[in-house]
Amino acid sequence: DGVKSWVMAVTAQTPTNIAVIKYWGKRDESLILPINDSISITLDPAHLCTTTSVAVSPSFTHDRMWLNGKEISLSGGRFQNCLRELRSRANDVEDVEKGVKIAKKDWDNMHVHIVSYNNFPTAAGLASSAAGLACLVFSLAKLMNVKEDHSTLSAIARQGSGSACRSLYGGFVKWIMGKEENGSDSIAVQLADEKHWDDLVIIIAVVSSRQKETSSTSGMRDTVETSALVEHRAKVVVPKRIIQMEEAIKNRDFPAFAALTCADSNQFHAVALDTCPPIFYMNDTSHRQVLFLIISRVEKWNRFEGTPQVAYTFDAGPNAVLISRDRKTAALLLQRLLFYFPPQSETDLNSYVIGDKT
Ligand code: 2P0
Repeated sequence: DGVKSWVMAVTAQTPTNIAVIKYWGKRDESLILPINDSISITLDPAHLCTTTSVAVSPSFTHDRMWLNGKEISLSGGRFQNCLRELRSRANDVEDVEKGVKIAKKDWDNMHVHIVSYNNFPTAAGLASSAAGLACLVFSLAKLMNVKEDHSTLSAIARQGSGSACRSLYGGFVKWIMGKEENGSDSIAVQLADEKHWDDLVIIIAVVSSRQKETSSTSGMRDTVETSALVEHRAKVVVPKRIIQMEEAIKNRDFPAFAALTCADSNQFHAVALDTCPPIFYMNDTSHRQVLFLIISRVEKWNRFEGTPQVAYTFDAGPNAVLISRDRKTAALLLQRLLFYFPPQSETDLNSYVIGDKT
C-alpha cells in the first residue's frame, strides 16, 4: 500500500584500526570503560573496511541485521545500548522527494534493517568489530539525523565494542580512558590526521583467517581477574608509553615509534600469557615472523643497519601487522616475506594485505 511502501537508507564505509599501544582490560564491562588509554592507526578504507547500509521503513516489524550475508541476532546488550543512545538523540528526518517524514518522537517506534560487509576475515583478530561497530553507529546516526559531533559518536561506538571508538577518526587516534563513572569522558580524539605521516605502509600477514578461539571480551575479562602483571601494565607502563608514543608520532620519529609499538605488542601478549588459563594468540608462524624481523634488521637488505625499518604488532590473533617506514622498505619486506613465508593454501593465497595509513 502507498503508506507503507517507502524505505529510507544510508550507506557508510569505515576502516579498521590497529592499536600500537593496546587496549586490554575493562574497568566497567557494560559501559565498556578501559583500564588504560590506547593509541591506534586507522587504515586506508580501500583495504580493510566495513560497508554498512542501514534502512528504516514503516513496514519493518523488528530490528534485523545481516553480516556478510548471514542474519545475526541483535538481542545482545551492546547493540541495544548503542541503539538506545542514538534513538535518544534522533531528530526529525524528511525526504521531500519521497514525501515522507519521521518526527523525532516517532523514532522510538521505528525499526531498522542493517546490512554489513567486511572486506577482510571476520573475527580473526583483524579488528573487524572495530570497523563494524563504528560503521553501524555512524550510519545509524546519519539515518536518524543525530547532530552530535564525532567525539560523542565515538563514546556511543565504544559501547558497541571498545576499539570501535577509535575508528571514527582517520590518522592517529587516542582513546582516552576517562575518569567519569558514566563513561562520558571515555572518548576518542585524533592525534594527527592521515596526511601527517603518510610514508608509513602497513602489511598484514594473514597467517590464519580462522576465527580466533578466545574472544577479546572474555579474554580481557580473564586477564583482569587473574593476571598479576596487568595492573602494573595499566597503571605504570602504559601511561608513560602513551606520552612517548604521542611524541614519536608528532615528530615522525620512526625508531621511537617502532620500539614502542613492538614493546607494547610484546607486553600485551605477555599479559595474555599471564592470564589463567593462559591465552595464546600468537602461533608458531607468528613467532617465526618476529624472529625473521629481528634477524632481518642486521642483514644486508636493511640499508640503514641498526635502525629499525619495520615495526610489528600482533592483536588478538596470529596475524602479523607490519608497519614499514616507507614504500621502498615495504616492497623489500614483502619480497622477503613471500620468500620465507610463502602462502600455504588456496584460502591463504590472498595472504598479504597492504594498506596505506589513512
Ligand atoms: C586493541 N584489541 O587495542 C586491542 C589489542 C585486541 C588487542 O581492542 O570487548 O574487540 O568489544 O571492547 O574492542 C579487541 O577488543 O573488545 C581489542 P570489546 P574489542 O585494539
